[in-house]
This record gives sequence, structure tokens and C-alpha cells, in this order.
Amino acid sequence: MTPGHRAARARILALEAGFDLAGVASASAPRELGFFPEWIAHGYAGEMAYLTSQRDRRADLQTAFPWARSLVCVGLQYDTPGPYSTAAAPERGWIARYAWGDDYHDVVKARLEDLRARLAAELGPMQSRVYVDTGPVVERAYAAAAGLGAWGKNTCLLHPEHGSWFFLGEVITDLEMEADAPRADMCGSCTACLEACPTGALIAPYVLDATRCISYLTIEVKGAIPESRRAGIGRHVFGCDICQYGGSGVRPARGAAGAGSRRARLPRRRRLPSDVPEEPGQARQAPGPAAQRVRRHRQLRRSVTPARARAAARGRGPARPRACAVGTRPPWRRRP
Ligand code: B12
Ligand code: SF4
Repeated sequence: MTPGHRAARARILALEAGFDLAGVASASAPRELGFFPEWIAHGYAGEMAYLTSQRDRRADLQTAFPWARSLVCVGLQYDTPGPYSTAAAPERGWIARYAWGDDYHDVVKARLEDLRARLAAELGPMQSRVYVDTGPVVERAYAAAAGLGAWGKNTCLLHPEHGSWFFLGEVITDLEMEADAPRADMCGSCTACLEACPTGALIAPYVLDATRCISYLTIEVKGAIPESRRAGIGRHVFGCDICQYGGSGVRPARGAAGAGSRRARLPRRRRLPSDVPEEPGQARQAPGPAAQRVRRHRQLRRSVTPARARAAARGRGPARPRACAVGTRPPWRRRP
């Protein structure tokens, strides 16, 4: 079987394993990976030691896995027809969309294992690893190389149909496969996501200072959120979606929840006063399993406390961002 035939079969097997997007990348470092050491050197990774301590492994996948030749990159869409996370009632906290359903690590990993078994059965014995989120892989760089999406200026991968509402994962393999072509840029001269970010975390196109990002502040920071970083957080208690909204407030016109949220449900209670248990054992009305994965109830509680104060003070969401270049004519928002 030729590398081209292997890649074609891999894409089909990935869709059969339940993914929405699939592509193949070479294991040699994509051009954008050159940016990673510089990003770390600027201190943009903050407390995320899993990034700084694995600098060399992340800067080139083949440092970690010298046998690697190809990656089968996959995407699982998690959007739902629900409203924006910041459209919650005034007394409720804001939880990012990706945390509404089951823990995506479990959902994507199970499908990746299925895909790995299918690949081995059809393409022959292979050395391989599967990863979603946690491995020493800058996933977006390889997924972009595999044509799953184009880099957005908010650093998320954008797809014409799915927006940026999809998780990434990959099977790293020693099989030679023909790589896909990257997608063309979708942003043009638009900078709406940079302007929409309420904390100024997007300091330039494609450059995120994570230490300013609400997602980092509400999920990754171990202690209290520094006072100097609290402005602009609003009622966010877990993650942030604002730079992904893409404009006018119309939700992507999807008839059903995406596969990544097939079992998704809205958090049963997102009311700020009762949401967060004082201790893990008291979790009666906790957010969904995805958010629980963090297992840092104290941390969530300390995010909630300032969020409560802000809700009491203002009770309003952020101003709606102006439509982004993708958001003005976004195919994923077309009504059927
Ligand atoms: C650490 C991390 C975070 C950190 C830092 C985010 C970041 N931008 O790096 C924090 C906690 C802030 C975070 C937040 C979120 N994350 Co996160 N995160 C990761 C993780 C674990 C590593 C990312 C990493 O290595 N960053 C390093 C820096 C250097 O990468 P970067 O900022 O993307 O920079 C790249 C580009 O700027 C590009 N680049 C540089 N210059 C130029 C110039 C041009 C012209 C171009 C085209 C590109 C380009 O090169 C850089 C890479 O070297 C990945 C999983 C993984 N293992 O990869 C998930 C991951 C990136 N996160 C994901 C998600 C869903 C989110 C959130 C949407 C969650 C939320 N709702 O709160 C937000 C989005 C915030 C944002 N605007 O990025 C998804 C992204 C899916 C997608 N479609 O893009 C991933 C892939 C997890 C997954 N498996 O699905 N995340
Ligand atoms: S996730 Fe929120 S805080 Fe982080 S870059 Fe996007 S808009 Fe800014």
C-alpha cells in the first residue's frame, strides 16, 4: 500500500470511528512550532509547568518519539444550539462551552483507541501513541498542517463549517503516510477577536499571553487569581469563549448538538451561590464532568467568589463583539 493510500484509508477510518474531521500530517516539525520556545521564553505560559518543563519535547515531536513518521489528526465538534456562555441569567456564572458535557478527554480518547485499533488492523502492525490534550504535542500546529483548520488570530483553529468549536486529538504512528495540505487563512485583515478579548490577552495576532487569559486564570492558576488580573473577568468561573464568538450573536445553525457533546447537558445548576461545593465530598450541584475533571473545587470556589461579587455589582454580560471576518459570512452559521 502506498503512503497516499494509507492516508486515504486513515481519513475514512477516523470518520468511521466517530470523528467529524480527519487529516494527516508529517511528524516533522511544522513551521509554527518554531514559535513555541520563544513563547515560553516570554513567560506567556505562566504557571503551566507541563509546558515549560517539556520545552524540548514539545518543540519537536520527534524528540519525544524518534520513531514517529505521521500523525492522523482528528477533530470532534462539540457545539450545541444553546446560547453563548455569557448569555446566562444575571445571577449565574459563565462556564465555557467545552466544559458543558462529558469530559472530552474521555470521549476523544475512547474514539482514538478505536481508531488506533482500526488502523493497526487494516494498515498493518505499527508503533503508535494516542493523545488528546495531555501529551507533549502542540496539537494545533499538527492539526493545522493536516488541514483540519486554519489558524485564527485568537490562536484557535477555525473550520469553515465547525467554527473553532471542535476538540483535537491524534494518533502518532511510525507508518509513512502522505500529508494533507494546510487550509488557507480565514481571517484576512480582521482583528475582531483581539478587540473582543476583555483582558487584552491576545497581545498580537496569533500571540496569546496566557497569563492574562481568563481560561488560564480560572482553570490553571493554583492560588487566588492575582488582583492585577481580575479586571475584565466578568462572571467567568471556568474557561472563556469570547474570542470564539465571531460576532453577531447568532449561534451556529446546527440542528443537533455536535458529536463531542452528544451526551452533553447544560450544567444542572449554574447559580453562583450554590454551584460550587465547599469540599469535593459535598458536590451536590457541581458543574458537568468536564469541569469536574479539574478536581480543584477550592479553585473553582475562589473563581466563583469574585464572580459573585461582580454579579452583585453589575449583573451584565460583556459587550457583544463586532462581527469578525469569519463571523460576517460564516458558513457554519448558515441557516438550512
Ligand atoms: C496550554 C493550553 C491552553 C492555555 C494556553 C492557550 C494557548 N493559546 O496556548 C489556556 C489555558 C489559556 C488555554 C485556553 C483555551 N484552550 Co487550550 N490548550 C492548551 C494546550 C494543552 C497546549 C497549547 C500550547 O501548546 N500552547 C503553546 C502556544 C505557543 O501555542 P499557541 O498560543 O497556540 O501559539 C501558536 C500560534 O500562535 C502559531 N503562530 C505563531 N505565530 C504565527 C503566525 C502565523 C501567521 C500563524 C498562521 C500562526 C502562528 O504558532 C504557535 C505554536 O507554536 C492544548 C492541547 C495541546 N496539547 O496542544 C489545548 C488546546 C489548544 N485548547 C483548546 C481549547 C478548546 C481551549 C479554549 C477554547 C477553552 C476555553 N473555552 O476556555 C481556550 C482558548 C483560548 C485561546 N484563545 O487559545 C483546544 C483547541 C481546539 C481548537 N479548535 O483550536 C486544544 C487543542 C485542546 C484539545 N485537545 O482540543 N489552553
Ligand atoms: S479565551 Fe477569553 S480571555 Fe482568553 S484570549 Fe479568548 S477572549 Fe481573551
